[in-house]
This record gives sequence, structure tokens and C-alpha cells, in this order.
Amino acid sequence: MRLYLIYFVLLLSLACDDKTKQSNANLNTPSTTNTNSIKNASNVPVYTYEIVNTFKHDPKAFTQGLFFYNGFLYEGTGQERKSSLRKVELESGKVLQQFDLPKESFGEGATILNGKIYQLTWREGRGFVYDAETLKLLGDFKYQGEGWGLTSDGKNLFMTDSTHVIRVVDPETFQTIRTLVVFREDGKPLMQINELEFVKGEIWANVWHSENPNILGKPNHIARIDPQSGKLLGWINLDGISPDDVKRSDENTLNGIAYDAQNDRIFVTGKNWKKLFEIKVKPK
Ligand SMILES: [Ca+2]
Repeated sequence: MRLYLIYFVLLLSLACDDKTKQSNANLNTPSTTNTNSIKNASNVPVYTYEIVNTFKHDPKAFTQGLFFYNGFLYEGTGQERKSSLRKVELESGKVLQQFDLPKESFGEGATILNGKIYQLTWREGRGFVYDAETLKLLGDFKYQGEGWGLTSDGKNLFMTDSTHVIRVVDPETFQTIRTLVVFREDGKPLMQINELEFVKGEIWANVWHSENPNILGKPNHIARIDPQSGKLLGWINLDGISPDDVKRSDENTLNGIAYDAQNDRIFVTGKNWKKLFEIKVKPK
């Protein structure tokens, strides 16, 4: 609990430090990106949703990573001594296979690429690689900074680290190839970009504590981001999607997006939510 308090205070100070971070980002980003972000300020569309199906979700799963592969959901969970990687039956929510992370590891985002599953940890600077069929641990890798969300475009890994920057990472060398810097429509950095998913050529991103006025000031919003420029393409407002699953604690916010490309199905859930939803996204 004390750790969470320290972490929350740290995040607040990070959020208060927006101006510094924005200045740093400006140094590293072509000016055209920033100009476009600001120029399109009033044109960022907001989408709403329709629930197509509701499924059970393990309320003990502190969801940090979610993706769909070959007919099954895969979920990475967090918290000390409770972190895992799971293969889950969509229809029942039943865990079919599970790998428990070492007790010192706090699991974060997870994704699949070329038959391997990659999973980040929060502050260890260490990620894990698994065989996608067996969930057997194949090895680990190192990176700088925190590990938050993870997804793939089928070629590279895309990871977040608590800031407004998405790193594009080579899956063989784990070196950062390029970065995407994401700004809100008012030109401020979009901090705390969290769980990620590639959906039809866009990156969809949860934003941790989006309800915090320093972050966005709107609960349960998913950002739609251009994977080439980092430009904010839109918002999906999922506020109120699961009334039983919000405000039980500060932490059980919306987190986890999975896309079944074969059947064009979008799934979302949250940390320790009892439910997982298949949704259709539509203009507001
Ligand atoms: Ca995902």
C-alpha cells in the first residue's frame, strides 16, 4: 500500500512536470508533428460504443496486457506475487494455462509476435519471452525505464513507459528504432499511455487514470493514435461501460484492449473487473 502511495505521489509530480517534459519532447520531435497536433486541436473526433457481448473476467486479474490469438485471449496480470501470463477461454473466462512470474516481478503489458509472447515488468527493466503455444519461458531481455503497455504491428514491438512517448522496439535486439510522441488536442503531452493494441492500422491506447485532470480529466477514455506520426486521431469514450466494475478502488480502471483481426472483434476489460466486453465503436 505504501508503495502505491509513493508511486501515486511520483505520478502527480510527473504530471505537474508536464511543461518540462513537453519541452524535452519538442527537442526530440520534428516540429511538424507538434504543429499538426495543435492545429487539429478542435478536430479530434470522439467515438462512443455499443456492447455486443459480455463475458466473465477473473476479478483477481489485475489486467496489464491483453491480446487475442488463435481463438483465445491472452492476459498479463500485475501486482507483486500475483503477476502472471494466462491463456483464457473467451466464452467462459476460464484460465486454461498460466505462468506465474517470479515473486519479485510486477507484470505489465504483453503481446505476441512471430510465435513468441513478450511481457514487460513495471520497474525491473526486464521483459520475458515465452513460446506462444506452451507458455514456456524462453528467456528475458532488458530495457531502460519503466515498462507499461505493449503491442505489435507484426514486425516490431511498441511499448509505453508512463510518459507520452511510445517506443518502437526491435524484437531481436530490443533496441529502440524510433519513438512516437503523443500530444493531447490542447497541445499538452498525453501522459501515462498504458495498455496498447493495434486495430486496423491504428494504435489504440488506454490512458492510466485518464480521469485525473492533469492527465485528461475524462474517465475510461481510449486514445486512437497514428503509428507513424504519433498524432492523436480520436478518443473512444467508454465511461460507464461497467458500472459494477468502477470506483471499487482507485486502481480498478479500464485497462486492456484485444483485437481479433480475423473476426473483426474488439474486447475491453479493466483491472480486477468481473466482466470483459466485446464492443463496437461508433461515432458519437
Ligand atoms: Ca492489447
